[in-house]
Formats: sequence, structure tokens, C-alpha cells
Amino acid sequence: MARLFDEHLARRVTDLSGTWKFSTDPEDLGERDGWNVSLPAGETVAVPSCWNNESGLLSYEGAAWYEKKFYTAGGCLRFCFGAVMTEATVWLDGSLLGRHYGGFSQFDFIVPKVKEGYHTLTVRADNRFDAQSIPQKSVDWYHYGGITRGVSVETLVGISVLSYRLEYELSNDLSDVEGHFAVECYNADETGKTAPLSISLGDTCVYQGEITVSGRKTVCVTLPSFQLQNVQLWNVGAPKLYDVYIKTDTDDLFDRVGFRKVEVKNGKILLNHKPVEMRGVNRHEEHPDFGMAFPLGRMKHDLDLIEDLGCNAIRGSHYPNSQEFVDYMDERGILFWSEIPIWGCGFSVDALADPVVVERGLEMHREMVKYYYNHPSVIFWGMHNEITSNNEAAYEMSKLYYNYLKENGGNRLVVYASHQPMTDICLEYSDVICLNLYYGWYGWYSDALSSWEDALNNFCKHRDELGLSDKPIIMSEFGAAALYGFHDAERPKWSEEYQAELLSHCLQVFHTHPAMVGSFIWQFCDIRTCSEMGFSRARGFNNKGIMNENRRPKAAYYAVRDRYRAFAEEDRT
Ligand code: ADA
Repeated sequence: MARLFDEHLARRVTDLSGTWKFSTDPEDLGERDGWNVSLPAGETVAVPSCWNNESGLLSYEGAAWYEKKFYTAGGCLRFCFGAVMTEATVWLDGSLLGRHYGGFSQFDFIVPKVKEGYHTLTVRADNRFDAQSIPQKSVDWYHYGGITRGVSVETLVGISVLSYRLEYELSNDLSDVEGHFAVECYNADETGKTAPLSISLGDTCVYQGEITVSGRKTVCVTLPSFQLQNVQLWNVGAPKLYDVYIKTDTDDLFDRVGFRKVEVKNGKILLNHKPVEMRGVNRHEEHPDFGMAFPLGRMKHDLDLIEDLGCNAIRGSHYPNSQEFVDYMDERGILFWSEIPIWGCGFSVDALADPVVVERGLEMHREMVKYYYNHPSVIFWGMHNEITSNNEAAYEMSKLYYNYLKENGGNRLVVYASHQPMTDICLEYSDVICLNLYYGWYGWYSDALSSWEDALNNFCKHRDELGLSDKPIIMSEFGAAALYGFHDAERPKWSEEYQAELLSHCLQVFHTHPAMVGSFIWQFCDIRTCSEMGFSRARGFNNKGIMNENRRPKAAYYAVRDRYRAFAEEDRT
């Protein structure tokens, strides 16, 4: 899939991004009328894209069909999708390949014997919501639909490497690595086959052997362990990456990894044994011109702005971001919080207890772990955001996800964002306590800026009474809306001045509070949101960005930059 580097030299990969035939299906008649065999009418659109950015389709919710003709020299083909919002059904030449639920994760289908010639790939995307959707219909971002990330077709020959994970431990002094690779391989031949398999890590060959896979089967093999001495660590701002190259006689996979250790000790987050303060923003992968089909060039631009702010961390609110974006974090040495789109306020207690919802969420965690495991920048797995965490269903869900991520997620902290910390019964299942609080903004909080200190101190008392005093605290969301260009010397709410003052005040309070280890401003820039959010969202946008949706800075941008840069300077001295 789309990365910042080529993943394959030996494997043939054809990018299917570009022009596709497209038709909406508001009556849901496509399957009945055989659109999977041939899409009757339609216009030509670009993929990846969101259909909401096409004329007349801004608020279209329903099914839509995409069709692409492509040529192949034939063989065993793997169709790879970066993301389809939200439910995808895929056909090749009219035959069903499969379905995928969830708008923010990769998926693929392998078809063993495809003849040379022209073929038709058809996708039905559906962005409707029901009681078991993740997220639910009431969510604070726009209900986009479409093939939002890249599509490619790969030709698999002999034994190929579908995925891998590098599991490792660092020695106590962090200088040496003991690790092993686990590889997922597929054999495209009809009969069983043994092939050479080698893995290099940086300049060192860490495995050389053979692998045997039955015909047209996938296996996952854990390889013997290796040692590497005197490794350079991946660190914030100093991100050493090592190349990984996995090869069979007919296939290959290239990637990059980094070695670092993250842990919580004595109320601090330690990265490579040193306390780290997270200076972050919450960022949606959204732009009103592109929706959630966010272009690579704009990703770099966002990151340039985030670095200019003095940030060292980003929360990918509220779903797994594109792999390319996370590649950028790896190579820039920025810490990343990756989460799934269980966005609480929309979820009733019944939905949280619904086995279909719970399983869908678990599957999203499995996919997130599978695709992002080897990224050193990902130091937090986020289980959910602002669910009603004061009831049994939330407790059971948190326990299940926490245990899954702790067992399978590698050296990372597992967290969630809580908006009702005084009644939250799940806090034991968050390695760092992450609070979403809006003092100074929403009516159910005090407006006095001085209330932040009291709120924090009260919560710390509560945390200590729960016996959780070792857990550090992060302010994972706080902020105020400001309309870009609205200035007023009286600093009323919605003015740029009020937002700047509130954020500046909060950052200083958090930075000097002994229990706090970081902050994530809500939010990086204004985003389009959905009508369910009602009149509190002027222009149909969540306006709490420190920039507007076109990335034009508000006064808060400079106020935050002053604070974050000063904190960064303190870090250096
Ligand atoms: C919540 C939520 C965000 C956003 C924010 C707000 O904390 O997690 O997605 O909706 O509130 O702007 O109110």
C-alpha cells in the first residue's frame, strides 16, 4: 500500500488509483440489477476520494458503486485497499471477493488464478449507520463515504511475504537488542513449496533459512531469535531507523523499524529511560476539499506546521491514520497515539454491550495492531474515546481491549480518553490517565480559568483514593472554539483572543502540575462536522482548531507555539 518508500522490488505492484466509473445507488438496487457485473451508467471520478466532494453529493449517505477496468499479465493477484468508508463489498469480474467493515483500515483479497487480459474490479461502498455501527451516527466529524485511500493489485509468485512483525527486547542499558521476526507467508502455487527466506536488519543478516508453505495457503511462522549489539535508539527528534528487507526466491518486502522502550514508572512516561512530556495536538485526517482522502503533500504540510508549533506528539483522533502519515512520524521522531473510532458520546450503554459492536471494535484493534505494529512512533494504542465509562458494559469492553492490546500490541502503552473521570470505573485499564475536559468552554463546566487547577487537584485526590497514584495524567483534549477572523478586545467566547488566552493558560497549568505529563490541544485545525452536532457547530464545522480548515493560523496558533517552544527549550537545558 501507499508508503513513503517502495515496499517491493521483486513483486509487481500496479497502482489502481486514478479514474474509476462511479454511480450512487440511493434505492439500493445495484446488487439486484447486477451492477457487480457491469455498472450501467455513471460518471468518471478520481480514486482515492470522498464522494461528498463531488457536486451535489455533499450530504449523500447510502451506497455507491465504483468500477475499474485493468489489465493483468495473469497469475495470483492480491487486491489491496487502503480504506473504504465504511462497509465495502468487492467483486472481480462479477464474482464476490469479500466484504470488509470499518472505514479506516486496510484489507486485501487474494485470487489465485486470474487469466491474462482485461478484468473488472467493482466496489460497493456504503456509509450508512445503524445501531451496531462504529462509529455511531452521532459523531463529531463529517459522514464521508468513498474509496478514501489507495487501491493496488499485486502479483504474487511462489512464496510471498504478506506481513511481518519484529518483536524485540532491549537490554537493561538499552544498548543491545534480542529479537525475532514473525512472518506471514502465502504460497501462490497449487502444490506445497519450500523456498529460501532471508531477513536483513540494517547491515546485518539476522535470518537465513527456508520456509515451507502448502499450496495456496497462508502460514505465520515465528523465526529463531537474533541479537544485535550497540544499536542506536529511536528517539523523539532523533529517530534512528533501520531498514528491514525480507526476501524469498520470488518475492520481497521492505520496511523500516526503530528500537525504543516506553514505560510508565513513578508517575512518569519514560522513553528510553528518560521522562518525556508530550506536547501534542489532536488531528483529524480531514480537509474540506478532500474529505478523508487526505493527499500526501498535505500530510507533509500539516506535519511542518505541527513541528513549527514545537509539538513532539500527535493524537490521531479518532481512527487509524494513513500509513504514509505514520511513516512520516517515524522518520521525523514524533510520538503518535493511534486509536479506533469508538467515539463515545454516540454510544448508548446498550451499544457498548452489543456483542456485534464489541467484536467489530476488537477486529478494528486487530487490524490496527497488524498494520501499525512495526512503527516505532506509535507509543499509545487508544481503545476508545469518551464512552460512558461508569457502567459494567464499558468496564467489560475496556478490560477485553486492554488485555488484547497488552498481549499483542508490543512495547506500547494502552490508553483511552475519559470525559467523566470522577465516576469512571475503568481507569485501571489505562496505563496513563487521559482526560478530556472543557473548563472555560461548555456550559456544564465552570467558565473561570482558575477552575482548571481545582479540577486537577480534585481529580488527583480521587485518583490517589483509587490507589492509582502511579498513573501519570495527560490532558488529552481541552480547548475553545474561535471563528477565524473574529477579533474582539473584550475576549468573548468564539473570539480568537479568548481561545488563545484559554489555551495559553491551560498549557502553563498542565506543564507545572506535578501529576501531568502532557497535553493534546483540541484541535489542530477546524474540521467539517455532521448535522447531529447541532447548532453548537457554527458553519457546520467544529471550530476549536488553532487554525482554520485551510490551515490559516488563528491567534491561538502563536500562543500555543510560544508555550510549546518554551517547554521544548526547557527540555533541552
Ligand atoms: C470531545 C470529542 C471530540 C470533540 C470535542 C468537542 O472531547 O472527543 O471529538 O467532539 O469533544 O469539540 O467538543
